[in-house]
Amino acid sequence: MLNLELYLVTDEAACLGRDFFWVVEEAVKGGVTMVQLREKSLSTRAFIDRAKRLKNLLESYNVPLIINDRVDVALAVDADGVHIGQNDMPFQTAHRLLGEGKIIGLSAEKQSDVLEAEHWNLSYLAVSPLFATPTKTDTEQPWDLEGLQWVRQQSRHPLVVIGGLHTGNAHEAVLNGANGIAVVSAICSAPSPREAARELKAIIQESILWPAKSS
Ligand code: TZP
Ligand code: MG
Repeated sequence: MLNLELYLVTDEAACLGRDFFWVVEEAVKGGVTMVQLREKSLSTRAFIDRAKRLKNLLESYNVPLIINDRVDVALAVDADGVHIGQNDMPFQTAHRLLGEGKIIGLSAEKQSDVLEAEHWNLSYLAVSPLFATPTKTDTEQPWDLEGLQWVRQQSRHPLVVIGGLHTGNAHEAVLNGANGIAVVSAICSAPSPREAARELKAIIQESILWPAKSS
């Protein structure tokens, strides 16, 4: 069963000069349940090399590796799945190429994306961005909590939220319909990625188990 609770999306620049693999391993030790390798400027070869190394690391913790955008890279390293956006390979094509048993997540940036996604057997839908974030500025309007509630009502898919999530708002995201939260800077840029992950995980798990009590 896919555990979406705390989903780390990588960004080397956000690691503030610290070793990329150290940051990811610390985050995993703190409780991250999935990792997405998101590389926007690496060559295909460097992307594959990094994905292979990350896969070896994550396998020893039983944490799935998801590749952002690139179905070819996911196939090359036999990753656990892909995360695609509205401008990437269409869901049906990605599904056909990857075959059964792979994770496919899709970003929904607007209402029509959510409605269209009802036709597909996604592993999860990412509500993106939930809040405005300096980490990614070329986004549509943030959904905000009202938008998230709307998505929760419309969609049969598990939901992760991404964009501006941190310890101060993770609880309300879960309360408004998120099954998990995806973060870049709240973990990659934290003084201790392990401690940051541990705190976020505790908040999410409490919010899922006891929504009213922990508010
Ligand atoms: N997609 C939508 S927002 C975002 C991505 C990759 C960046 C999220 O970064 P942060 O630092 O967790 O706000
Ligand atoms: Mg994309």
